Amino acid sequence: MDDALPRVHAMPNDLNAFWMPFTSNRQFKSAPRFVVGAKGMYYTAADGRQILDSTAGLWCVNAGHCAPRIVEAIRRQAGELDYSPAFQMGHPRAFDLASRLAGLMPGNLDHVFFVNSGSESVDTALKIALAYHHVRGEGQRTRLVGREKGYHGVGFGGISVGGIVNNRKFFGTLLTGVDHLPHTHNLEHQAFSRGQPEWGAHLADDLERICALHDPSTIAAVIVEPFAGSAGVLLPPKGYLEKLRAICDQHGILLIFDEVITGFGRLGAPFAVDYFGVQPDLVTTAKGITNGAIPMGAVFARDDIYQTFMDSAADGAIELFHGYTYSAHPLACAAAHAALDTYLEDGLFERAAEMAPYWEDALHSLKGTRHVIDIRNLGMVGAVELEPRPGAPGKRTFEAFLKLYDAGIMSRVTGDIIALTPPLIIDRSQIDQIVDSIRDVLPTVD
Ligand code: PXG
Repeated sequence: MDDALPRVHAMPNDLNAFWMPFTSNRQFKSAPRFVVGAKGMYYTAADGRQILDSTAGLWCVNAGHCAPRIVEAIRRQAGELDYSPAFQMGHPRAFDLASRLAGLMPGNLDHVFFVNSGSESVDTALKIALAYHHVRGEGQRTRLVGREKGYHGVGFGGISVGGIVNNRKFFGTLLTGVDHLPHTHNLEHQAFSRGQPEWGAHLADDLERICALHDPSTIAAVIVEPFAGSAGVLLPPKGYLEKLRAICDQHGILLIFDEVITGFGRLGAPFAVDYFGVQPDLVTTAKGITNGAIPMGAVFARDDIYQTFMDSAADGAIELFHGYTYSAHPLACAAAHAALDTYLEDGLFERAAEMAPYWEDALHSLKGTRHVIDIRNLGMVGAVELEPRPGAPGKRTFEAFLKLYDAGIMSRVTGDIIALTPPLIIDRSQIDQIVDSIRDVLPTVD
C-alpha cells in the first residue's frame, strides 16, 4: 500500500467505551471528529478533507506529521529490538541519545533521565530535587514552589505545583508544602504586546515573600514553564526569568524549567534555555523529543547534581530509587534519534526563527477582528484571546474552534484563548490560511 495514502478505516459503531481525556465526552460523541491519517502539515479527516494542523498535534509534532526518517526508524527498531529493560541493563541507542541530547542542551545540564511523558518528566524532576537536597544533608528542604496558571501535567506532583484550578480542585489535598507564585498575565498592562511584555518582572519578587514566610532553607525547588502554554500562552515579562534565577541562587533553591512545550524548537532555538539565556538546574522535556511519534520524556540535570548522587551511595548501591518500565524504550530512543536528525539536518530550529517575524505580523493583523481582546506571540507560538461571552466563559471560543475545524483548520482552545503552535515546517501561505480563517470565522460567532 502507498504510504502517502491513508488507509480506509471503518468508523466505530460504539463510542461509549472510550472515556476520552480532557474532553467533553458528550459533546464529542454527539458530533464526533475523526482523523484517519496525517502527513506534513495536514490531517486527513474521516470524510477525506485535509485539515491544516495549526497546533502541531498537542504541541509535539514540530517536524510535521509522519516525518519519513522517524517513520522508518520506528519500523526498523520494532523489528530489531522491541524492548529491553533499563534497570541494571542497557541498550546502546539510549546512551547515544542521552549524549546527543546533553550536547544539544546548553550549559552543564549534562545528564538525562528518560521517562515517557511530560507528567512523568515533571514528577521525576521534583523527586530528583527533593532527593538531591536529602542526600547532600539538607533534607529539611521539602517545600516546592510553582505558579498560578502553571501546567505541569497530571501526576500528583504536577497538579500540586500546577496552578490550573480545575486540574486541582477534584483531587483532594495534593502534595503538602507547596506555594504558588502569582501568574504573569495582565491585559491592562500587556495587551497586544509583541514578544515578551515590558511589564511584570517585579512579579518574580513574590518569591522573596515566600522565602521570608517559610525561611528559604525549607525550600527545595521552584518550577515554572518558561512561558505558560496550556493556560493560554502567557509570556514571561522581560527580566522575569532572570529575577527568579537570581533569587534561587541567593537562597540555594533549585530552579526547574518545564520545557515540555518549549523544548525542541518552539521558540526558534533548541530550548527556551537558549532563547532566554537563563540557565536552570533541571529541565523537563517530552513531546517534541520524538516529534510526538512515540511517547517519551527526558529530565536534564546539572552535572554536579548527578555527581552528588553518584558520590552519596555505597559502591554497588542504587543511587536514585526511581524509574519506569519504559524508561529509554528502544522504540522511543529510535524515534528521538530520528527526530533530532530531522530537526538538525532540515534546519528546523533556524527555520522557526526565520519564520517568527512573519508569524508575528500575520497574527497581529487580527487586531480589530470581532471579539479579539489580545494577541500574543513568541517564536512560533501565538494566542488570540477573545472576550468571553457574558455568563458563559469558554463557550464562544469553543464555537470558534468547531467552526475553524469545519473550515479546515485544527486549532486548540483553552478558556477564551485560541492557542496556535504549528509544526515548524509551516510556510507563509499556510500561515495566511490560518489567520484568514480566524478572520473569517470570528465575525460569524456570537
Ligand atoms: N508540562 C507542560 C509544560 C505541558 O505543557 C505537561 C507537562 C504534561 O505532559 P504529558 O505528556 O503528560 O501530557 C504538559 C502537557 C494544550 C495541551 O493544548 C498541553 C499539554 C498537553 C495536552 C494539551 O494546552 N501539555
